Amino acid sequence: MNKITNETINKAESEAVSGKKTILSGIQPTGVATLGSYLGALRNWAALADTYSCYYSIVDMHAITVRQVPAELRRLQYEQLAVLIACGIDPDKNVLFVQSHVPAHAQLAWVLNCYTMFGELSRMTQFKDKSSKNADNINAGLFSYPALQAADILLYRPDLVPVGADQKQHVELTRDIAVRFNGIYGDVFKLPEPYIPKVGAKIMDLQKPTSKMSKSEIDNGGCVLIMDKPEDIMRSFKRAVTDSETSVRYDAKNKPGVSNLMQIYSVCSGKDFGAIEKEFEGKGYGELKTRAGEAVIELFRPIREEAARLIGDRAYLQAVMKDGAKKASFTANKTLSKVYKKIGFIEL
Ligand code: ATP
Ligand code: LTN
Repeated sequence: MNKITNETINKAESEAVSGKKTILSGIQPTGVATLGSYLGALRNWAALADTYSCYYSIVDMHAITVRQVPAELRRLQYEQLAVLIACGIDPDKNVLFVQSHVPAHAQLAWVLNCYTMFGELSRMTQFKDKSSKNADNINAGLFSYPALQAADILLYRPDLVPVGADQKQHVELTRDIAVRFNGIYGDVFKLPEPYIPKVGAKIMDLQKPTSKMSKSEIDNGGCVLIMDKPEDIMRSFKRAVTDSETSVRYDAKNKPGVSNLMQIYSVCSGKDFGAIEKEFEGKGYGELKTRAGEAVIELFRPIREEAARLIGDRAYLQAVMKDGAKKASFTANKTLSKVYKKIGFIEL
């Protein structure tokens, strides 16, 4: 009879039994969902559950590497969970959980800290960025953040880690840590691949259409949020920067503002650029701004309403968190226990 090892069980679980490969991603609770992140990421994530076993963690432990107001952090976690569910990330088909509810993250992070080099962490661009923005609070957690992220990932043995391009370096470091650990103790961790979706829709800032729409630029009025009120969305579109011509024509290089509005309208309405150019023949930019604004309002209306309804249902959100923590812990604890054994900790 074949000997069934932990490894075969893990493998069977993540691939054969479910017939699916595994995906894991972490989302900062402080990250507000923008039109850009919705079209570039969240919308696609909802569809992944049919093909993959998906784990999504709201990473509260990462959030405290910069100072947070406790009540606000709590509120944002409920809001983030509600928005993810309202975007179609169904808690019955995906494992949705809060990082601190699964202690294995902190436990494995400590171990991995001891297998991560000072020099490696010093080279992380997010650390350099964030420490220059928070010069009065360059704490050890901010520095060792990537070891915690490596723990988040390696605990679930994912095949793919969907992230924005800025996170590629952290996934590569995760692989380096895993290779180092496996080199000493055998085949403990599975090496994950970053999964950077071809952002068919790279949505640009409405005020600065040459830069990506980003939550860091929220104050300039060029960034639209899923939870924004319809009148605020319309105001942002009406003020969108265009150019001094009058014709609605796609030319991302010379007409970035108009092309971005066309892109947004196209993704929301399903019409291609040719059809849009025809639709607006002889009409001004004002009309395009209004139509694009209306399309986004209609796209977000059901999501915003559902998220608002869910935010009002704390009991449901807590039940989702509890269920997610239970499912995530089951997988995470198996990996942790294997690691503890390998490094010589005593199991009681
Ligand atoms: P920051 O302003 O701090 O860089 P962000 O607004 O880019 O943050 P992230 O949390 O880094 O937000 O992004 C979440 C996900 O959404 C990532 O996978 C990222 O690639 C995607 N995304 C963010 N902004 C856009 C955009 N404008 N167009 C397409 N995809 C985007
Ligand atoms: N560092 C990421 C968030 C994050 C993450 C993860 C992403 C924490 N843990 C695990 C993917 C996998 C960020 O700042 N966006």
